[in-house]
Amino acid sequence: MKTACLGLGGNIGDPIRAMSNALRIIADHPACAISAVSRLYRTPPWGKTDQSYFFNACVAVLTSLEPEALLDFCLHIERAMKRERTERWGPRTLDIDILTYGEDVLETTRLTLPHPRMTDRAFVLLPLADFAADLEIGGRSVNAWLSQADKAGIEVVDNEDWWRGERAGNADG
Ligand code: A4P
Ligand code: MG
Repeated sequence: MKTACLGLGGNIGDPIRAMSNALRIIADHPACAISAVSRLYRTPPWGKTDQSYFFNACVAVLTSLEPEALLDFCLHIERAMKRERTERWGPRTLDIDILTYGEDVLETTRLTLPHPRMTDRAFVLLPLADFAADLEIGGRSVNAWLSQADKAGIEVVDNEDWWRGERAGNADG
């Protein structure tokens, strides 16, 4: 069993609902157990800035799935949430990135671990620091990376139970 950290985000449709559903699907998988969930954040769009605000969160999953099987599971969940893949860094209903998988360093055609862009992105580092501030990525802690990241405009909008509530299941949540 390894602990994998996942980053979730979305900015079209009902991203909080899509992210909540994703966590429930993960929790229901026989080879996965959720061990930590971050607070919920509202974040300005990064990369391509002429699009809506995102919601972002991170989750730690204790899993016996191998990295590529975990990626397949994440892609399956994204498809289940009817993600539309259009442009790079563009709008999406739900994006699930594997940030880390234990301490594994991996580069295959399908999967790079740790996620190559995570250390620049406050929308990943802030939620990750909620439960893994001391986790080392490329020789530095999440908190150390965070101290250099641009956190402007990022707000906490809910506590770590955001995905359990009734609100999360409502279309207008
Ligand atoms: N892939 C390789 N490594 C990984 C990994 N560690 N985790 C491959 C997940 N996937 C990985 O992914 C394309 C392929 O990358 C996957 O099929 C897998 O084989 P994608 O998510 O469709 O890629 P993308 O979205 O086109 O590009 P990129 O750079 O991965 O985008 P991101 O990182 O997903 O960023 N602003 C805010 N505020 N919040 C956001 O959540 N998200 C994005 C998208 C842009 N701006 C944002 C946010
Ligand atoms: Mg991605």
